[in-house]
Amino acid sequence: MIIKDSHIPIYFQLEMEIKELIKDLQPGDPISSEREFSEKYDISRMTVRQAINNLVNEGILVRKRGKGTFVAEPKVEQPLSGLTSFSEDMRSRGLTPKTKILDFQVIPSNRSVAGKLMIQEGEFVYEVRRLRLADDIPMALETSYLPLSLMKDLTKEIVNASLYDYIENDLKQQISHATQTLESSLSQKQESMLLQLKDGAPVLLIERYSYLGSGIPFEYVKSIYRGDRYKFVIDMKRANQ
Ligand code: 16G
Repeated sequence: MIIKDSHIPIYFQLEMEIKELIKDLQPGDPISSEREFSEKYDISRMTVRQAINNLVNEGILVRKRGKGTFVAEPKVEQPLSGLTSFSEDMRSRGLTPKTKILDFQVIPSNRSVAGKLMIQEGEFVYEVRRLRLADDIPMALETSYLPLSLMKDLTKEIVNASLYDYIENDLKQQISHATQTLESSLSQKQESMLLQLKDGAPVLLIERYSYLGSGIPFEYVKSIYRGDRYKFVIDMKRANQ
């Protein structure tokens, strides 16, 4: 129901109304058109458009050109407590992980990468750019720097499958901990193309430094995750508990 003389903006009331309506729908189901909403609630189409835009930006609805507006797939929820790999994350949700390698080369580290991996500037590192997909939907774009000295026989085939699996099961090394930062950002041209987003769509920029049991950093990764497909979940404990 929409109350016109309420202090709550009408577009916001409509957002709430649509969120309720789509509880009974499935991902991919169409919602009513702007005109239908505008007639049903006797409100302007501009107000309807504003509400729908907000829900599209939140990743709750998707617009398909020439087809209409549909209920979006639910976001992938990723807990930030465990140190997991992309492959593990996707499998644990019943999705099939896939990788497209965009770049795989050995380069001398520059000062910034060397500092992050605690190696000498100029020491060789693999630079691996991967597009990560789940059930064929692009989810993230990752650029990893990995010291050559720690994994001399790394190949494209290995990073096409799972890096963490290789480290633990082939190199028999223990992956111990990581530090990760998350920031919001807007997708740039090439990222948008690869992630199938509009230019300037919201994305999450994630940097991860991961360490072996011996305390040696084995990767520095910069990733861009689709803001409309991801939701990070953090469990918190009050200090005195
Ligand atoms: C995740 C990690 C990335 C790691 C990758 C290994 C984040 C932000 N990044 O994508 O650092 O290299 O998993 O996945 O979570 P893999 O074992 O499937 O190659």
